[in-house]
Amino acid sequence: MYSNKKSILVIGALGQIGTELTIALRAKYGVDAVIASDRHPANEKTTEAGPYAQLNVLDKAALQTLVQEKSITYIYHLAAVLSATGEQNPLMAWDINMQGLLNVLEVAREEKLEQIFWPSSIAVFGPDAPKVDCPQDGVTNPSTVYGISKIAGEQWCRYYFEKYGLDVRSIRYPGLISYSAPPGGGTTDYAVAIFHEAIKTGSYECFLAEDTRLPMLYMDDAIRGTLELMEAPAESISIRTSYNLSGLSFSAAELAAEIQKHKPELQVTYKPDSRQAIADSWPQSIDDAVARKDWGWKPKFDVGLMTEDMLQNLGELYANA
Ligand code: VAH
Repeated sequence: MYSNKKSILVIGALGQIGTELTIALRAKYGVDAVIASDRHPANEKTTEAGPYAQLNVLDKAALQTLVQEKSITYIYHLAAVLSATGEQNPLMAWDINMQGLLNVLEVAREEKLEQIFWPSSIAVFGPDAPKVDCPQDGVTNPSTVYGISKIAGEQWCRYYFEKYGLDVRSIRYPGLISYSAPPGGGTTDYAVAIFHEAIKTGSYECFLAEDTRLPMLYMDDAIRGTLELMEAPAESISIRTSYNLSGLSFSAAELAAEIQKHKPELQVTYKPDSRQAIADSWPQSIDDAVARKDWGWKPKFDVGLMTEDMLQNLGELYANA
């Protein structure tokens, strides 16, 4: 459990997950308890929101100095290269995803940090894993460098727990849908882009086939689940690689139809590109029974509620832009 004095570092705080996790952590523990960091220089927006540090997670010495100077006791390490971008530059993706995590684990060990969070992904599963309700122990033969880096990272997390007692916890996020920050380089990002185009232009060309069904989760649920995992008693955590988590599973056509209930004028066409092969290698739905048993995970958003919330919030953002 969290000690009274918290000093939390979020690495990758300007990304899709990091943006919302930073807001949620500050709301829960206080703005000054959470230092946001990313590879980009500080700007007016980041500085106004709270403490910010420019950090390249590949620079272990800089990370260690920041941890020491700010007396960091918790790290949420979210910086990563996602699936589609990773396939464009495999060795860069491996280096950032793997060395970045190892730097965090080593600094956490040396500085005796209290807890670490690191996101894995359902991308650890490959074509030979069960397509429907893929279980926690489904076979993991990923087809992408992103998935390879995530399954290797899971093993490193378990190693640091078993060998050094480091309390590192992880979730295999499905595709995440959110409105606060644009996703970058993911295969599931069509499910975010379609909302923006439904509001901006009324037409969207989807880079996946209409019957492509993938496991998804609304960001509100993902953030709540992450905080619940991190506050669960250590004795209830039976998985020290990474927990399967899911909330939704829908095809591109099903999502389009749900949006068209609110935006009937939306025109969607389908033109699969290289990301289709990545999507086809993943399960269509995930069994997260172990997370539900161990720490009471339960999603709140179905496709209908998610669609309403996305259109409402994105509509406001565009109206006030
Ligand atoms: C991606 N959004 O598309 C990420 C996610 C399951 C997919 O890990 O790469």
